[in-house]
Amino acid sequence: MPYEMILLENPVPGVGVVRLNRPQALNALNAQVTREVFDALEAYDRDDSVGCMILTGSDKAFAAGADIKQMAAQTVSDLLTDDFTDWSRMMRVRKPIIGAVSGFALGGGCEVAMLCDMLIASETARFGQPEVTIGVIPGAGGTQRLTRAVGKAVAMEVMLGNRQLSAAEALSAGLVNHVFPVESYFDEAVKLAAKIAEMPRVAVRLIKDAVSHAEELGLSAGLAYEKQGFLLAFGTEDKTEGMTAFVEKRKPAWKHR
Ligand code: CO8
Repeated sequence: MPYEMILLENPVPGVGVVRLNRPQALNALNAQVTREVFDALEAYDRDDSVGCMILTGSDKAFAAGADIKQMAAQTVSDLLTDDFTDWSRMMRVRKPIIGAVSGFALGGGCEVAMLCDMLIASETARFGQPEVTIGVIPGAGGTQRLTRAVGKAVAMEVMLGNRQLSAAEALSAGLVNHVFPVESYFDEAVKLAAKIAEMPRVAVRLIKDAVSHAEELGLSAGLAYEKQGFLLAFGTEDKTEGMTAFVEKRKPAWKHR
């Protein structure tokens, strides 16, 4: 099925881009948008030519939230029986995802951004969780991930007081990796993605998996989990190649195996 709500781009080898493309609704996330986004990310995850992905929107809006017009007509039963509310699909993507965020990242838009592994923001990015203003609460991780990222007091104000965090605030709070002018944030995201795509992919996958578990596990369990990944990495051809190349003072030729 061709996609209608997203665009796919390959700006440089190894990098797959999913671009939200619903400008008339500021990229509001309805059932079709989320299905297409998750389908496309999973397809890149299976594609050997892709080593790192970027999820982005337009300069004006990453995504202005879940589609309020769709949700206005939905009942509890609808939400319990359709697949719109299952955004955990994105957590199962194994290759790294960089969010390139400009303009509005509100509600579900902020939550999708926080489901990415790293965030590059433009100076115009605005992060917020305004659900309280329409009588509901965040439903795709906002109360948990924003709190972990920026701390309880700031998260409470964002969610209870409808405060939007500027790009500079998001940077100082640790929510985003870097902030760039709107003219260059996407190119900077591509540069970072290209650098990651050149790394040995089994190790990249093991690192993403272990770091992702840091949010779930206590320190001892997390260290034990990391050790398993470290031992697995020692079984890869790229471990042999990487260490041999270092000793021989040459660039490694990764096999991604
Ligand atoms: N849903 C549907 N349509 C939207 C949304 C949205 N979230 N945001 C904007 N649009 C539409 C507008 O209705 C408008 O369409 P139209 O021209 O047909 O009226 C078009 O986009 C342009 O929007 P505006 O004219 O409002 O543009 P402005 O620049 O004046 O304002 C804002 C931009 C401030 C972003 C404003 O549009 C706004 O406040 N939007 C809603 C933001 C919001 O409340 N987001 C949170 C939604 S709730 C949510 O995300 C819950 C997530 C739960 C996920 C659960 C899954 C498990």
